[in-house]
Order: sequence, then C-alpha cells, then structure tokens
Amino acid sequence: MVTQERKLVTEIPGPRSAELLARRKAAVPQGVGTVLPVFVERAEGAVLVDVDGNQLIDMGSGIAVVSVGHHAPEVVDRAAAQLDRFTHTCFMVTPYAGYVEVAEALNRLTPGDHEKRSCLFSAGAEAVENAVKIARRHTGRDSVVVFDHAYHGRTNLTMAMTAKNAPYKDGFGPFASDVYRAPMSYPFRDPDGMTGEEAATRALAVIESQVGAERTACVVIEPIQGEGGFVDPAPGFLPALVEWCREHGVVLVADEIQTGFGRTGDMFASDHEGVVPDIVTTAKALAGGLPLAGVTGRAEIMDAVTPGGLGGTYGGNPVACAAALGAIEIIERDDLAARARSIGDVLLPGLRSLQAAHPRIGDVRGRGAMVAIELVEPGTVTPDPVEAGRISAACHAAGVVTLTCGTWGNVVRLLPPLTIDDDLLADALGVLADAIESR
Ligand code: PLZ
Repeated sequence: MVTQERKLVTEIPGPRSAELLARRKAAVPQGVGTVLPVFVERAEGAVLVDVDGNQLIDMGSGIAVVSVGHHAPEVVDRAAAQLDRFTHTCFMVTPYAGYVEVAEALNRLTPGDHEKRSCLFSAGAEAVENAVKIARRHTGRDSVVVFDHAYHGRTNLTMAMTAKNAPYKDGFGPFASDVYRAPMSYPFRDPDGMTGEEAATRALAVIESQVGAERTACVVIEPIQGEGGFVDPAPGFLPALVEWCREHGVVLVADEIQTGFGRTGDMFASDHEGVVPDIVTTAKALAGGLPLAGVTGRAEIMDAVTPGGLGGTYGGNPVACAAALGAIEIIERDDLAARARSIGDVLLPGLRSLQAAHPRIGDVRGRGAMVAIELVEPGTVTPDPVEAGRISAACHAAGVVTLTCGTWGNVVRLLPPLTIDDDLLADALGVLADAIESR
C-alpha cells in the first residue's frame, strides 16, 4: 500500500534515479524527452514512488491517462484475469467479447443518442488517422481542417495536423498534404470581447476561402486543446462549427483523446455545450494506463468503409480492453466527472487568487481537472516560457509532477488523477503556490 502523501527522502532526482538516467542516456536517443528524470518503481492512487523511495504527487497522470488513479484494483484485476486467459488473437482474425463490450460502452457514453459504431486502436494518433480515413471515405473528399495550436499526434498525417513546429515537426517533413489550418478561439489572445460566434465566423471565412466546403472531408478539433496550451474556446465557437459542418456535409471530428472520460467535468468536453460530434476519438483515460484508442461515430459514416479497410494487428488488444472495462466501471460508478468538477472548484479559485498577486500569471483557465496557468511578461501577452519552466522545475524539486504545454511552452498545466484526495490536492496546490512565489 502506498500512503497518499508526498514524502522526499533524497534530493530529486535521487542517486538511484541519477544512475538510471546515465544508463538511459547511453541506451535511449535524446529525441525521446524526459520531463522529470525520477525512475518510477511503483504507483498507487495519485502517488508515484521512485527507485530512491521518494513519493511524488502525480499532477500529470501520465498525460491524462490514469484518471482512475494508479493501480486501480478494477483495472489491475480485470487485466490480470485476461492475461491469464489469452493475450492476443487479433480481433480481425478471431474476435473476443471484450472488444465488443468496449465498443458498446463507447457508443453509449459518447455524445448523442444516434446509432453509433466504434473501432479500436492502440494509440491516440492512430485513432486520429483512422477518423480522417473514415471521413474521407464517407464524404469522397480529401481536405482536412485543423486549428492553430492543435495537437493530434506524431505520425506523418498527425504531424501535419499538429500546429507546433519544434519539437514535433522540425526536420520531419515532407508532411501529408490536404491539411489546412484555421484560427482557433483563444479568449486570452483574441481581441477583447470577441465572442465564440465571432471567432467561428473568422475560422469559417478562412475555411471557405482557402479550402471550400465542398472539398472538406472533416474538421478536426480538440474541444479544449491539450498540448497546445489548454486553450478553452469561447462559448458558442464549437456549436457554430458543428452547425456549419452539418449544413455542408462535413464530418466534425472531436479529438477527445486528452479531454475524454470525465476529465473536464463532463463525460466528454463536447457535452459542455451540448455539442454532438459526428466522430469522437478517444485514448488515454479509456484504459486506465494500458494502450487503447477508439474511433466512435455515426453508424452511416463509420460503415462507409468496406471490410478490411480498418484495423491493425494489436488494435483493441484483449488485455487493454479488459482494463478499459475496469476503468469505465470506475468512471461511471464513482461519477468521476463530478469529482473532476470539485477538483476544478479547488484549483481554479486557488490559481486565480495567485494570479491576483502575480502579474506573470496572465491567464487561469480550464474546466474540471484540466486547468492551467499561462505565464507572460507582466502587463502584456508576451509568452514567458522561462518562468513556466522555472515554476514547473520548482514543483518537481518539491515532489510534485507538473507538465508544461502551449505553442510557446509558457503554460503550466494540471491533470491530476480524478481520484486524488482533498489533502493531497491541497498539498500540490500549496507546492505550486510556493513555486510561483519563490521567484
Ligand atoms: N490528440 C488531443 O492529447 C496525445 C502527447 C505527448 P498518442 N497527447 C500527448 C507527446 O509529447 O507525444 C494526444 C492528444 C490529442 C492526439 C494525441 C496523440 O495520442 O496516444 O500520443 O498517439
């Protein structure tokens, strides 16, 4: 049992982690980054235990993956039982019930009560790639519209869809064609008072003039952007995009890979404004730590692809499906969306009161347990990535895992497990406050 408390017994990283870091450097290319070089030995709930015996509060959840907490018994027991039965057949060769059960759960939980179908993959980027394939086949059109600050993955097509150059795209081209970028609604950086509807008009003008509705297969959007800086569009932006898509037969794909499964205080971030996407991509929190991703959409769109057009050797691996059924059980039974809202009710006011005293905190934003601060030069919107890095590093040194994000790397984001207890959350917020104040 790992006690749910922060406890440092060495400096961070400790000597054993430092030793492993040296081996890592000799064995793994530097291109695979490291946010915080403590090597994890065990994890439970919201606490990571490293190889030196330090206990760190995990405010990143492995990038929004372990929403149900580390080592949740429902996930571990189901996955272990499945390991004992069989680990692989390939669903396309000889199917098994777990895949179908996950598809049924996705069809039930994603926004809208229309008839749906779901197919499963191993990584988020793969889900996005397949959503685009399906939208293209269904519409017979080629063009894909994405947004400024978007993040959709690291494969060739999803690199083209991702906005930020370094480190994601720099030197990795040429990229897939027929991907077009529209301006995002970014309330902190948009003209004062710009509404979501006005931001949508701005985006749609770009799409209509530079792509054309009749050439557009799909519009792909994160309802709250993740890696791009937790950019939460102004109310009205998403509904206006959906309406335009419907009018023009364009498939609206909501990339809910980071926002899904209760994270933002609704089961899906699209639910917040009653938006019903045509296709939803999921991954991360879906399987509580095992690799699994989903594409869920309207039956008539999903069934546009002929047999054999979708798949992959490992997609919907039986162990990952068993884990997903455990994770989904917890998310629904314990109403983790409501828990996410109460986490937001602690974090957002706490961060706003820090903002009042610290002009480098330009913006506090997010919903539920997906919240962030954007650091700027005081009194301006000029990004301050150095300060974001300094704050994050100070949190790490004190035993709290935080992540940064944003096009300019100037956003510190918080993504705790939704099961984190109040004391641990308060401790993490206190560490963050000290880090901000220690300048
Ligand atoms: N779409 C919205 O957030 C993954 C990437 C971390 P994969 N985000 C974390 C990194 O530096 O690689 C993500 C996402 C959204 C797609 C993806 C891609 O999911 O499972 O990493 O392929």
